[in-house]
Amino acid sequence: MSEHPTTLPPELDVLVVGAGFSGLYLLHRLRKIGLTARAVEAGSGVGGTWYWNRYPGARCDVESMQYSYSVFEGLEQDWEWSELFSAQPEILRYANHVANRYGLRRDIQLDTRVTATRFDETAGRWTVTTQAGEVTSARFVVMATGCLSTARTPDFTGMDDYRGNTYHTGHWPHEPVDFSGQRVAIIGTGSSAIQALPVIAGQAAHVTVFQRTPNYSIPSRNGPMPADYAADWKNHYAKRRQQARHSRNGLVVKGNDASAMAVSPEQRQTAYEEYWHLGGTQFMAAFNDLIFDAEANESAAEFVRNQIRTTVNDPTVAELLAPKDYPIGTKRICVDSHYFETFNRDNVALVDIRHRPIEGLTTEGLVADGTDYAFDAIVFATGFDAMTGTLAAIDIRGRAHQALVDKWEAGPRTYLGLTSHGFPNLFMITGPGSPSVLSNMMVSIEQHVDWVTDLLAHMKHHGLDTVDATLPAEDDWVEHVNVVAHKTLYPRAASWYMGANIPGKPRLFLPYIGGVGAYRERCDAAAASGYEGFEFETKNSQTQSAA
Ligand code: FAD
Ligand code: N01
Repeated sequence: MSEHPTTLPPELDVLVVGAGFSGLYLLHRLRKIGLTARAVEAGSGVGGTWYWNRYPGARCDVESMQYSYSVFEGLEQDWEWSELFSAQPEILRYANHVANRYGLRRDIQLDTRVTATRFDETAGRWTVTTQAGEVTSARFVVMATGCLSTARTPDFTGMDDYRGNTYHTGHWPHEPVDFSGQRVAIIGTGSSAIQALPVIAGQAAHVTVFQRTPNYSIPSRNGPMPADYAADWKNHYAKRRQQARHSRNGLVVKGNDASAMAVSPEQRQTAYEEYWHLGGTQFMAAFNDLIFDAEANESAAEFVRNQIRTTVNDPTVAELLAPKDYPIGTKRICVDSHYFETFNRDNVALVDIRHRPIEGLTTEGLVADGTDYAFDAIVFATGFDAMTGTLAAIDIRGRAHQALVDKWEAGPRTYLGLTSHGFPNLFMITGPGSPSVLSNMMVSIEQHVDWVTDLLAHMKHHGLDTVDATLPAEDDWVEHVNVVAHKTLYPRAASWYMGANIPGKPRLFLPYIGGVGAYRERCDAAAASGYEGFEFETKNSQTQSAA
């Protein structure tokens, strides 16, 4: 008999959608508060992001000592990471270890995609339907469906004509892909392509990279995990995890509380060099105003461009790879292992498609920049319909049969990124309007899961049946998310944070940039006041509001 259930029970307290890091921790917490829960997962295994993104070179860009759970008893002390930034297979092993060690599998149903969920106002319950036609009734539904879980392939003409193999980084095959001797195209130059290129170029006969927008990337300085470094983290975990929870990005980094333009050009250069050598996303912590002040930002951007110019031998290629038309950090900053150096290889070519885009696929390859290219394989590193795409793929209907996609037509509307008014007893983990993708996601996931399960425990304790965000609370939150975003340089980039990578998607800043620490305080304050901004109901229809 499978260790995973294969059919849904007719009734549940909580249905969790997704078995990535969010879904796994949810199950653990929900059991502790005595609720019956089932996680349903579209994939054939747990791990979410790390189950799907198996492309060569895939690894985390937050150090593993930090990109790991802090909440499972014994786990952070026992688990040994082999590298500073662990690769996908190791992170997936970690997710599987968690599922095994904490006995989670018995409540995880694999190969099960939720297609619809409707709120029955009379019963105060959600009717959930799966792709296979199974139906269950749950008091609560928690969408642990991920921010980057709907891979996006552009609608190029001729997709069906192409006779070679195609791959998407976010949907990579489970069996090894051998590019030896092949001519490979990589479309895209985001984090996924930046990780994949050096590895694929080491194997393939030739790689052509099609770049629409160059990216700022910082060397990771990855390497084997030094034993004393891991031991130091383990000795100080209690304090450092707490620091991360109250930080801006959910990370413990060496910060510098100085403004970039307040110091001399020499001091600026010294600081950038220091942070460049520290490596990774912490480069943006070199000064305290890099995401707020255009001049400060430009000084950091120019430093990185100069690193690219120094690294890449061909000056024309270097200029093409050096981003110039958006501030550094306003698209997710990339972290690489020898990305720019790879363009010095004889078997790697860069094609700039900014002004002459890919026209379509042919039987042999593709046409771009007016030229026909032939390839044995095409890798789409073209990203995701981030933050809202996965939710929009589920037919979610709340009070009065309202569809979530209709309510969110002009952009997502949430209270605290956790709930949306008119959709009682439905929660999102790291939803739009929460810090999520701007943070070390482990910290944000744990905070959301803890907050939601605390609320469910509160409802259980007080005999409350439904909870819904009030409209004024939601309106205020949406406004606040927007105001805070526009105090930064982020809206200046055509990024997936802004919905800009998906044709027709509303352009607004999706995550909350107020910082995970400040955000946590707001969530905690709402809870401490008896859940300000939420309205509760009991079966006898008495409405209780804390607002
Ligand atoms: P996911 O891991 O996305 O899991 C969601 C699960 O829900 C998926 O398995 C999906 O199949 C399932 N699902 C979705 N819809 C349905 C449905 N309708 N029915 C059933 N199941 C469904 N973050 C960091 O902080 N640091 C990093 O270094 C980092 N590296 C990343 C690298 C890559 C390549 C990518 C793509 C993302 C990375 N992230 C990183 C972000 C990463 O997504 C999160 O850190 C984290 O893994 C998200 O966990 P999750 O459980 O919330 O979502
Ligand atoms: O996707 P992306 P990703 N024609 O959207 C290009 C996380 N992550 O999978 O910029 C030609 O960043 C597109 O061009 P443009 C991380 O949060 C983390 O790389 O839109 N090109 C862009 O270059 C990250 O931000 C890691 O002009 C087209 C690329 O495809 C997020 O996931 C690793 C195109 C897409 O880049 C997404 O990263 C991987 C078209 N029609 C992912 N359409 C870590 O390192 C799109 N592009 C931890």
